[in-house]
Amino acid sequence: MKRILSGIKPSGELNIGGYGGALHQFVSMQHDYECFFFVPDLHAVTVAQDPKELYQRSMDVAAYYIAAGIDPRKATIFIQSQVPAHAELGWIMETQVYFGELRRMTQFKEKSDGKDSVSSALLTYPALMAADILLYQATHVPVGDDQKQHLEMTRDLADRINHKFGKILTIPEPVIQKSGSRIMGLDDPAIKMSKSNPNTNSYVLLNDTPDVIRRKFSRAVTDSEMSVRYDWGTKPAVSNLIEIYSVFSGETIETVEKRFEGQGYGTFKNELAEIVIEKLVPIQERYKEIIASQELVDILKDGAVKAAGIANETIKKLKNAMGFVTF
Ligand code: AQP
Repeated sequence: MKRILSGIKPSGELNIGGYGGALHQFVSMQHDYECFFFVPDLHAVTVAQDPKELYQRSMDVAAYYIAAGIDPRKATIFIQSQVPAHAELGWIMETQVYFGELRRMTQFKEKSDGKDSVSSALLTYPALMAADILLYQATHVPVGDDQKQHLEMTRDLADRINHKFGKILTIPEPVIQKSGSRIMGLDDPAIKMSKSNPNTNSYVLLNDTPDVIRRKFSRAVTDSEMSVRYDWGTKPAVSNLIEIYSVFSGETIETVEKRFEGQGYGTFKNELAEIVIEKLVPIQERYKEIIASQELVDILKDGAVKAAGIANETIKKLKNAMGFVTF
């Protein structure tokens, strides 16, 4: 059976970028794959996190997985730090990856740029990400555009280890959806919509109220042309809004373009806001029920046990092959 592992870092409140590039995709994938959806809290701490917020956000991410439609009876949902094999295999991966490879990663360059001190874990992040995926022998990994490079490194590392120690690890394939794979900031279409952006108008949060959602879309940058046309080269801001409309409505880009042919940006933005609200309100209601229930704790406990069973098997095989004493 095809198997998937993916997750969303609890490094801030979830926004529609993570929804379009990840969560929305997870929900449909659970029908075609055996799924492991985790909360990568060990990745979140590669930059400083407030302990109380980290705890709350980790629970929030898990609650949003379920609220958005992931069925915990079908998919395994767990928190990364509750399965110690991630940290253990992460270390082993660090012994197999070269400093030069890590230093070349675009995300490291972007996140360390201009900073006096960054944690060494920010550099070795892709080694831990490789461990996450390889522990579960995932055959596929759904990734947004910006994670392609890390997944390529995961594939290289799996191949390197299999050559050195025998065929132990499955080499995963990326799954990149056409629409929503890169949602950009509402204030600047050159920058990805990110949880850690200090400008709150750059994103729509999954828990924004309808009024806030309307306000944020009405303020979203566009251009002076006044035509709802999809062309990233000349109309990035409008293309980004069309992309969001497509993700939330399920309509193709062409259908969205046709729908708003000859109409101004005001009408388009108003309808975009309503489409997003219509999708988010039921998710928000379900989220409130889940976060307040014991159900979530039980799901996460069960998920960690199931995940550890598989992860420990992989790590034991690899440690045996590498000469570690494993009795
Ligand atoms: N704006 C986005 N458009 C499309 N996909 C996105 N993803 C995140 N933002 C967008 C995808 O969601 C998955 C989980 O991402 P993540 O939250 O674990 O990491 P990230 O990409 O670093 O997200 P942020 O919001 O930018 O977090 P911070 O600001 O903390 O670094 C990934 O598959 C990602 O591609």
